[in-house]
Order: sequence, then structure tokens, then C-alpha cells
Amino acid sequence: MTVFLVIIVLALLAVTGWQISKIFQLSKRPDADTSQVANDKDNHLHGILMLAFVIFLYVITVYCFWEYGRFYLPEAASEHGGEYDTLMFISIGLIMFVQIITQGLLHYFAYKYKGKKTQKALFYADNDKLEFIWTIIPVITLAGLIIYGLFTWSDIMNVNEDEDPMVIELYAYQFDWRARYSGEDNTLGKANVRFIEGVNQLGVDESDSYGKDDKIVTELHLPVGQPVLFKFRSQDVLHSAYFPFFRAQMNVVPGMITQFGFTPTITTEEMRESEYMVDKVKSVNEERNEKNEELRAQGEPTLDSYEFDYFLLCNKICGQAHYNMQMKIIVESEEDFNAWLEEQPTFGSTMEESSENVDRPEDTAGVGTPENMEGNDDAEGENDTENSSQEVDAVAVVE
Ligand SMILES: [Cu+2]
Repeated sequence: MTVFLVIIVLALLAVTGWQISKIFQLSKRPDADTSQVANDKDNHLHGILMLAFVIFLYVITVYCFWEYGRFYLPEAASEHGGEYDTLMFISIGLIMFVQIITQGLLHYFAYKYKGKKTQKALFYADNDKLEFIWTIIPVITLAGLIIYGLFTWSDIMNVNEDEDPMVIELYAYQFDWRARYSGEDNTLGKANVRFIEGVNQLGVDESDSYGKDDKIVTELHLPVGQPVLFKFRSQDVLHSAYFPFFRAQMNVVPGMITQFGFTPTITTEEMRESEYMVDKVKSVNEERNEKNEELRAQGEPTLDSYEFDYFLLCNKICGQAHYNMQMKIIVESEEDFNAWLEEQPTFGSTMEESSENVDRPEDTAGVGTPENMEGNDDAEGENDTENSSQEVDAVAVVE
């Protein structure tokens, strides 16, 4: 109904505008120039506007770089990240350079050669030499860029198996992440969404001996300087694993395993101490303090002060709580990493424990269903029902 009313109002407004324009037409002096053909005055105005537009474009470009340049990510925290950034800056630099010259010339010529009553346009059919030049230059430049891009791409995407990367599974579901370390054998146990039941949240195949020593965790720890190979799996819909600080992103597709490998080079602690991050954290906390004063005045709870951590985000709009789908990443020394991993329970021990507890249903009821997992508080509403019905389906298949 509202839409209908809005349409009627818009239509009436359009009619009003049209009528007013007719009144203006009628109220013109009889000796005014009513010709539809542009005269010198019109051409001059349009020439000036063309020039003004390109100046406006340049001013706004410079302003955006100046004002929003601080939103660039800091130095890449992975080995391949530098290559990636160089490729991007070369591409952007080249595009900016060519665009500033060509756009500027286009608008300047529109101004300089604007129509005049006394001037006649020159008929100039073609010039082979000119056409050859403006074809060959882009061909060579683009070929160079594309070949350079392809080499960089294959460098980044091809995992070097000789380096013996540590295999970690990243498991996505609406709306959180889990990481599964492959344990001593560095081999992940088989898994399938059909095996999801009770504490077996990731559907690891209990009959596969490779899975016994796997470790499932809610926080991703990585040892600095060690190559890691991620295998991605999704429980429900398309997700995308996005590691902005490591310049990595990979789609997480239900029904298939995708992969991406990288080597983290900067620990969380080092990144926190970097000049970029110290400034960033300071400015975030200044904003929070301002906000806190408001909140205090209203008697509401205040915000905690911010501390930097690497994070993994979901970069595909996968449902209601997509915005909240993230996982903390901690890059640390190898000793710290090993000490942390040592403390995590293996999949085998978790399953044994749960079968011991099976006589006490109040302990196991609901454990491990996605909607009961911590950090998933926002995943309320219809998507939850989707999740649980999926779980029921999966259980039904197993039975
Ligand atoms: Cu997602």
C-alpha cells in the first residue's frame, strides 16, 4: 500500500514539474533565442563544465588518498604478502598514471576545441601510424602486467609440498569457525557432514585412525615462520575464509575441500608493537573513550579498551550473523605454539570422554550443536532452525 502511495505521489510530482516547465516556456520574452541548436554561449558553458568536472575528479581523488589512506592494511604478515602488495601497487600506480593523463586530455580537448560559429571541424578519416601506436602500447603493457600477475598467482597458489607444511583444517558453519590440527601424523582424519553427532561437531570419521590425534579448537594458533597448509570445509552454505593481514582468501564450499597455504612472518606481539598498530590502537581507544563518556552519562555499560589481534573473517554474505563470523588468530614462537597445542585434547580423547558420559544425558544433551557453541550468541532466528534441522538430517542418515 505504501509503495502504491509513493508511486502516485512521484507521478503527481512529475506532472507538476512538467507543467511548471511549460509555464516557464510561455513566460519567456518573445525576442529570446528559442532555437534548439547550441550557440556559442552554450558551447562555451559546456566547455567550462567539462574542464571543471575533471578538476573536481582530481581534487576528490587526492582528497580520498589523503583522508582514507590510513585505512590501508599494515605490512603483510605472510611470506607471499609482499609479492601480492607489489603486484597491487604496480597495477594501481599504472592505472592512476594513465587515467590522470588520458582523462585530463579528454576534458581539456573538449574545452579547447569547443564549437564556434566561425570554426569548421576538420574531416580526418584515419591515420594508420597513430592507430598502430595506440594499439601496440596497451598490448605490450597489458601483456606485461598479465604475465607478471600469472607468475605471482602461481607463486602464491601453488603449495610447495617439499617444505612439509603443517596441515590445518578450517571448518566453517553458520556462523563460526573451527580449526582442526592434524596431529603428530600431519594427516587429517576423513570427515563428512553425515558423521556430525553429539560432540563430534565437525563430522570426523571415528573409524579413520588418522583422525584420532586430530585436535579441534576455537582459536587458530600459528607458529611464526612455518609453512601452513589450510584445508577448508563448509557445513552448510558458501563461506569465504579471509585473512586480511596475511593477504589470503579462499572460498569455503560445501561438498568439496579447497586449500590455501602461507607462511606467517610477523608474530601477534611484533604486530602490536609496530608503529602502524600502535597508532591505530591509540586512535580506536580514543574513540572508545569518547563513546564511553556518553555511555557512562546514560548509565550503560562501557566498552573495553581495544587490543590488536589477527583475525579470520567470513567474506561471503552467508546469512543473518555473517558479520559476526570470525576467529581469533595468534601467531607466536614455535615453543609457545607447541606448549599451547600440547594442552589441547585430541579428537580420540574427546570421543572417549563423551561415551563415558553417555549415561548422564543432562551432561551431553545439546553439547556441540552449533547453536550451543560459545561465541555464537548472535546466531539466532531462522538460520538456527536451519542448522538444527540439518543436524537432525545428518544424524538420521548415520542411524
Ligand atoms: Cu560465512
